Amino acid sequence: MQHPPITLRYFDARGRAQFLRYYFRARKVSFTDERVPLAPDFAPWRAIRDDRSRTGPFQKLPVLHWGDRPLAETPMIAAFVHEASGDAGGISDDDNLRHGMLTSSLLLDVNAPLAILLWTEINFAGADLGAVAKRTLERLRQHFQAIDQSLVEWRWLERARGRRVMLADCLLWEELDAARVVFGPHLSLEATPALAKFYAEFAGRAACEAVLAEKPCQITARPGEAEGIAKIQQVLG
Ligand SMILES: N[C@@H](CCC(=O)N[C@@H](CS)C(=O)NCC(=O)O)C(=O)O
Repeated sequence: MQHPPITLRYFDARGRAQFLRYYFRARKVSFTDERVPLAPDFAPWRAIRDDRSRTGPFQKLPVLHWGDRPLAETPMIAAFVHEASGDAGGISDDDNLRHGMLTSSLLLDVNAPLAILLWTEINFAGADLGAVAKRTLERLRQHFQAIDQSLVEWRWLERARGRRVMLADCLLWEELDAARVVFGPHLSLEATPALAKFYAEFAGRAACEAVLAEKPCQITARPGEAEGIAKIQQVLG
């Protein structure tokens, strides 16, 4: 892939950017993985937040610099990279729509609820963590069933075997793995065989695992996330 210098700026967390790191690794695209260190007082973030050349028009991350073009908003970054990489041109119109729908759903209906759950104790003092965790898990199970059915209807796994790794694949693997980390034994993929197969056999899996192994990090920037996850699993019984 021909491309100008690329910098991906995000926190030293998986969050909204990990799938982009996986994608660049799987597709052997060189990029600068610029990570803002986590700190309980968010000092490293506060030090750059007002520098809009680094934090973009809404002063949030991720920001992707594609040559001298700064891009913000995860769905927009994904759509841009999907086009600029030539991936969009290599699949049918229907598969492009599916790629967009899957990306949107994984960001809004999996990534966001997991982040909200992980931040619950800090952002919503006094909230019933058990109730939030149970409802998030219940809705995630339902949603995984629907995605599973759609992947079968779209013949996603068969088609994925005949093409290069794309962004939605990396995002799907990341969200399955993040859900596994958050819910541990409370979430099984047995009821969703297409998802289980994808998670185990994804062609980009080695690249994803290499990124995770080289730079282990939390899912969110929440201070004490590991303890928070242990508590979530405990309240789920
Ligand atoms: N709509 C944006 C949301 C970006 C966002 O909320 N980023 C968080 C980290 S995941 C952030 O920068 N938080 C710092 C802050 O709000 O000060 C997207 O989808 O990219």
